[in-house]
Amino acid sequence: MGVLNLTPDSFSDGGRHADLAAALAHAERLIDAGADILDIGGESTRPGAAPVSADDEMARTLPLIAALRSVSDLPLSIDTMKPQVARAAVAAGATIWNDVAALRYAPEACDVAAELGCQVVLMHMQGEPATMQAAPRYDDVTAEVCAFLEERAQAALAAGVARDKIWLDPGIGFGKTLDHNLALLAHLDAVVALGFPVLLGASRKRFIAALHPAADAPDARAPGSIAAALAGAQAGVAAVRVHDVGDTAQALDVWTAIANAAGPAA
Ligand code: HH2
Repeated sequence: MGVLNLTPDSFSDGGRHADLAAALAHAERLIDAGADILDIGGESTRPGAAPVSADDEMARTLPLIAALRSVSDLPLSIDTMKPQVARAAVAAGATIWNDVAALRYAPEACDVAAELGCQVVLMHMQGEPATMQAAPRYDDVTAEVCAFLEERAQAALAAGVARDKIWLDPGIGFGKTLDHNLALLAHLDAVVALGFPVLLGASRKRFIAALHPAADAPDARAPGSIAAALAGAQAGVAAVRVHDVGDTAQALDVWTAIANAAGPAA
């Protein structure tokens, strides 16, 4: 899944694809580099980011979704917490609602997801984007993230979302310290064992710079991001949400070939 942020303030690519022509050109680069899905977002969720109105999110994202829909069949995902933005994006041609709030932002979110009939990504976040990194706390981060994801999947199912439309995401960097992120990356198999396809979003995140200070600039974090993507592949995640699509695709192709050459375990 290639990331395409249409925001002035995203932590890694903010402001770079502000007009439609630049965004389309970047989308085409991501597709050429091997993306199977594009994730389009109009609101940054980085710690302390300013909230954006639904109208602004739609003004940023809908023209690109419509333009891409007319030139490509690639699945498009809308990265939003707001049901009305998801509804408009699906009407414009998106088929996946990627929700970092796991259908908790508005009371009608679960019902809207069921009505839209699209795929929905339920992501774990402790707290709110504005304050989530202030003091994240868990007794057992993996168990608590799994319990949360299980509860949100049940809420979606109860509202009528079909089981085969639900994806789960542990929410790397969303209300988590370095140790929390590492524990989750080391135990992704527990998230996979919940029985839904898992999406992993570790690309260019701050924990990489904490482990390797020379990667202070987000666009210097591709190697660390790929290491995390491979940990995800090893654990059986279904997709990785990344900025550096070509480099990640190459790493995954080689990793997959090696895994296949090993054959089934004796
Ligand atoms: N991470 C970000 C945004 N959306 N969605 C899912 N499902 N999983 C993630 O890990 C995830 C996500 C944050 O990254 P980015 O879009 O690069 O930055 P920003 O929120 O500043 O736009």
